[in-house]
Amino acid sequence: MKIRRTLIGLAAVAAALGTFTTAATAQAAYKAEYRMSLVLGPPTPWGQAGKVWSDLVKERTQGRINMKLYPGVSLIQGDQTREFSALRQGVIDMAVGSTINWSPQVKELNLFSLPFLMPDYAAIDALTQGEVGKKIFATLDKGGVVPLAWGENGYRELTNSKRPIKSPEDLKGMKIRVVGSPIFSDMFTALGANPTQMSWADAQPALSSGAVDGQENPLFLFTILKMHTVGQKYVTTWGYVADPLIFVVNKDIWNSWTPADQKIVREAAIEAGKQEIAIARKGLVEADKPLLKDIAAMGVTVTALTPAEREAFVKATRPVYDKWKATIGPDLVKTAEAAIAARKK
Ligand code: X2X
Repeated sequence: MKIRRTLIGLAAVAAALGTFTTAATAQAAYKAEYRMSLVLGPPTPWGQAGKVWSDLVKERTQGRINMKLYPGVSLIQGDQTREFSALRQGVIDMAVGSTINWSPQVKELNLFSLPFLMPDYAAIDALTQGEVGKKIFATLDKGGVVPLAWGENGYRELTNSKRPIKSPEDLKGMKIRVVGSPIFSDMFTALGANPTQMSWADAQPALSSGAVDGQENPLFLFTILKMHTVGQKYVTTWGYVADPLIFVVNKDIWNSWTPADQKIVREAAIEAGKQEIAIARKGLVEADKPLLKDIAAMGVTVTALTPAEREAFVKATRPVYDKWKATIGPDLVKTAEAAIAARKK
């Protein structure tokens, strides 16, 4: 009986010690691996963003923080519109994500999807690097994630298998794959097309089989995936929408790191974002736009719009702009419009 009591006593002491040890090392209780979600993997600029971020962090934390890339939003079975919720819930530890995919949960992110809001790269920078960027980060922070840096998916150009598109009439009845964010369905409906919402995972087979006629995405994706081989013979550079990428970390994960490690992760994200934006714009910012030449060399008809032709698309989508301005928040949209008007070109 006495021995038993002693044993119980020892067990209690051990348990207490155990608790103490756990508390003392709580901050050092890092996971062996962190799960980073992405839609596109390497070799796309988006995938490069994740890789550069992960490599820098691993090196600078001497391996304490090891972020593994999960492209294809594979942690949530390819359903990219659930990425933000999964991040908050901790199903995903961190992500480099498109504003489009998170906009169903964070309505302010639809700002970047307003048709023809951002006429050039300087306009994108005026938003992400200015007051608007700060406001969006504050919103994301309130929304339950820690935003760290901006990257870029890019200008989403229109491709299809049917004909050159120079006017909304050319789009009439065309089946266009759009992302699962309602503003895109609204825009293509306003243009007279027949939009079909689907994930990127479903879009690729749909293009191959001809279930859809066209899609819109940054042009690096056209060359990387060789979209001309799935019948996409026509490209129109209309520059209607560009989606930034945002580097974020789940709040609990962030809080489990030491301030020194948080600093490393944040600075690495900012660096990776800068590098990635340069990669995403490569071939499109040079005067002769070599990326467009590469695409034309694939036997693809590349159509650039005259200002008057472009204006017809702007006009046709204006009701969508006005409708979504109210949803996004008129003040935020006004701040964005003013920042763009004042941008340095
Ligand atoms: O699904 C798309 O079109 C993509 C890859 O561009 C996004 O994730 C927004």
